[in-house]
Amino acid sequence: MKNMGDQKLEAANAFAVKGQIKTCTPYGSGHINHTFLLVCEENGEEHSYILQQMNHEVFKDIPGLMNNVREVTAFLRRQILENHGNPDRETLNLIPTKDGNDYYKDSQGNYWRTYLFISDATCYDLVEKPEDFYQSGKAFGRFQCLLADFPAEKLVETIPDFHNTPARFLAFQKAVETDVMQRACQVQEEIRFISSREKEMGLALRMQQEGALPLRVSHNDTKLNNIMIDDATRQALCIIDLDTIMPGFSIFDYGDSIRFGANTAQEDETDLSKVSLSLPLFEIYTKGYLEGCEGRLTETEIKLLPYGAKMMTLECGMRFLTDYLQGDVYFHTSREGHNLDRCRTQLALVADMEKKWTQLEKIVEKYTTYNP
Ligand code: ADP
Ligand code: GN1
Ligand code: MG
Repeated sequence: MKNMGDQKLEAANAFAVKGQIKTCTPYGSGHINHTFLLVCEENGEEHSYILQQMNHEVFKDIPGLMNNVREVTAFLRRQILENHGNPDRETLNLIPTKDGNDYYKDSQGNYWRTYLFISDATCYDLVEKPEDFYQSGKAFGRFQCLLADFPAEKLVETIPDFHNTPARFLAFQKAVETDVMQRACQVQEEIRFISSREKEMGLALRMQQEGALPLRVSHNDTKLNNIMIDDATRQALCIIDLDTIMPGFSIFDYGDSIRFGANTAQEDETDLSKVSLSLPLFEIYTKGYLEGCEGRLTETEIKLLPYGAKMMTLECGMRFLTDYLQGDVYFHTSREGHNLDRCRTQLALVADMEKKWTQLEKIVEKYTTYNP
């Protein structure tokens, strides 16, 4: 991932964009890829694109990943057209390279792709209006339904064991033992918090092995800033960040949205007194998600929704702490201790969920029956 400044222009020039490149500037707040807004001009008209350097240290099989993105976006495009929607705005659209490929490998060995830029729509890092969160729940629920008919065998597992929480715990324990940065002594309380919840981590996998929890094609990274909300209609417009679509659990898609969107603070807030689980936001997302799923979730899946939320939050906290212990090699950071701050918000949120557990179960129960 070196010399990105030079490489991004080499990459931008490789794609079949319209007109001359005007600007190419860093964009968005994703933790994994390097994203740029690419603006081109042709006959006085501007054309905008998203140019992304994919993180090939995280995603080891870029051709497989791009195959997933191509298949899923083509599938969604057909569904959107059938519903008389606008496929240029309601799903991601890959721009091919000048020689007809989906991605470009630059002279330094980095991988790039380009999407049509979706204008007049916003990815939020914090819920501004509860209605937006309801919309995003409905959209992720519907997405889950649409993908129920997607041929799962076409998908490559882009990160093996992505939401295998027990495997994440083993990696965490190893990072604590190895302690390459000698940081473990400062985070004993966080280590204890995570370790004392080890027993809860294997439930979903165990239930799946027993046939009680279905494996579904899922998004696996359903945080609020991976959905675009239309500025004009304030409706959820497009689900983005399709890099982790692969077989997974519905409860984890739901749970990751709650983890990020129902938190009253940002993921990297340093003032932990601002962190809590908003019950109104939890409720409105649950309503939207279950409506969007149109009755397709099993009773067990619905019952496990609060567990999904807690597990995604605990797992994410554990992943941030693992990365902190390993020297911040996975998630992009922009300040000292950034991953530790993120870990602390997640653990504070888990603690608050535990306090509100009975209320969470009651809310889910309230929306269990699907009434179209
Ligand atoms: P990461 O995996 O790093 O999170 P994303 O694919 O989520 O990367 O992209 C990062 C950000 O770029 C998004 O949060 C969003 O703001 C913006 N973005 C991505 N794709 C588009 C698009 N097609 N149109 C407009 N903005 C986009
Ligand atoms: C990463 O790519 P992005 O920023 O949408 C991560 C998720 C984490 C999230 C925490 C491929 O998501 O798993 O939950 O950060 N994606 C990957 O904010 O590891
Ligand atoms: Mg993202």
